Amino acid sequence: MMFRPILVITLVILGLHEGNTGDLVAQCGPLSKPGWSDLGSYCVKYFPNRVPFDQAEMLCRRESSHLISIHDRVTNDAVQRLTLSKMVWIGGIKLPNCGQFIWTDGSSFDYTNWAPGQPDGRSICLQMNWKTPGTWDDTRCHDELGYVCAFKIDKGCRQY
Ligand SMILES: [Ca+2]
Repeated sequence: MMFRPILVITLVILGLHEGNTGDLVAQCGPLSKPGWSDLGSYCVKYFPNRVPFDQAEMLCRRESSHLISIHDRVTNDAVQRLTLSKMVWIGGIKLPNCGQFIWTDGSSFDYTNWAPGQPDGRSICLQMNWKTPGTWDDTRCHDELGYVCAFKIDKGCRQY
C-alpha cells in the first residue's frame, strides 16, 4: 500500500512540470510578462511612449529583449497591426563602416519591406509604418517614436 501515495505524488509532480512547460509558451515566458503577445516563436510588446532609437533598444534590453527583428511578411503584418500602423522603431540599424543593415538581436537581415524610394541613405535607423502601413524607412536615430520589443521563446525557455 505504500507505493500508491508515492506513485500519485510522482505523477502529480510530472503533471505539474508538463503543465508548466505548456503554460510558458502560451503566456510568453516563465514570468508571464503582462502585455506581451505570442508571435510565432517570439513574445512581442508594443511600447507607444516615444523615445530615440538607442533608448528604445536600451529599454527593450531592460525587459530582457531587443527591438524586434522582422524576417517575413507574416511577422511584418502582425507588427503593423500590433502598432495600429503608427510609426515605430524596429531593430534595424545600418553599420556606418560597411553600409549594411543589421538587427540589434544579431539575427540575419534577410527580409525587407522598404517604402518606395527607401532606404535613401540619409540616416541609419529603421522605422516602420512610414508613409504607408507596414513599410520601412531609414530615418534619423534621434527622432522619437514608439517601439516594439521581442524575445524568443524555445520550448518554454527564454533565450535572449
Ligand atoms: Ca529614409
